[in-house]
Amino acid sequence: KEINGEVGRFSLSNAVDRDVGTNALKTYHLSESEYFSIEVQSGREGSKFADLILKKTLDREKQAVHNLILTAVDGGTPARSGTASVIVRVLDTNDNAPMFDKAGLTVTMLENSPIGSLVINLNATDLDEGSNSDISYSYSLYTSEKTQETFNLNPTTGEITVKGMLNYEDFNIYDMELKVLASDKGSVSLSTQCNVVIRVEDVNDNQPEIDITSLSSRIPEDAAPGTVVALMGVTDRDAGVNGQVVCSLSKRLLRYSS
Ligand SMILES: [Ca+2]
Ligand SMILES: [Ca+2]
Ligand SMILES: [Ca+2]
Ligand SMILES: [Ca+2]
Repeated sequence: KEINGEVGRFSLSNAVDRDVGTNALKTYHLSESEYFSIEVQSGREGSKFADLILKKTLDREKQAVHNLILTAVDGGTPARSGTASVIVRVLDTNDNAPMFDKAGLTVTMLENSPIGSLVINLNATDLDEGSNSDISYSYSLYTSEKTQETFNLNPTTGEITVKGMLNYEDFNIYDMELKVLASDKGSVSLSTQCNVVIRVEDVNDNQPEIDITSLSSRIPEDAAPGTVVALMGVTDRDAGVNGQVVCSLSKRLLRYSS
């Protein structure tokens, strides 16, 4: 006999009728279980009924099926008995939120990574079953619009890919923070958040720019050594060593003209 539904108290009499006659039934025994016990009730004309009683809260994630054996013993001498198998299947309720392996992650991406490049695959799991463990991914309200425009989040797979150009110089995006929610599809949805920091690394994609701020076009022949001839500034938009510049004069440019 299979019992589905929420267990509290169940009548087991029908389970046994086929196996053992109700006449002269003396009592019932249930196999050892930490979750279930039976209560034997007396009916009219000395008949006996057994109710299955839940002793302890069931947890499908711990044990989904309980196999019990009910034994009916008659009052004859010698006593004879019959057994019936009682299978209790525990229905799932959505009592587990999806879980990420880690609550926070930092990923490093090179600027100018091609559109579609994989950043990370967020893999959340849920211990429940069916729609209670069906996970969808979304950005939380705390993820900036700029970040959402730059990175694509696949709602089904949790895969984050590059959607917009990552430019270390233009937007000062050294760190972009994504707050991703994994929500199950239970009737009352449960969700968990994972923080992903994407660190954009500089690539040497800018050449130094020379900006000549003043230049004397004519220099008197008797100009003293050390006279300032031109004032210039050099800039490089990259960071660190990619932005350090060394100035030198090319010998080919130093030509005398008459
Ligand atoms: Ca769940
Ligand atoms: Ca569950
Ligand atoms: Ca750069
Ligand atoms: Ca550079």
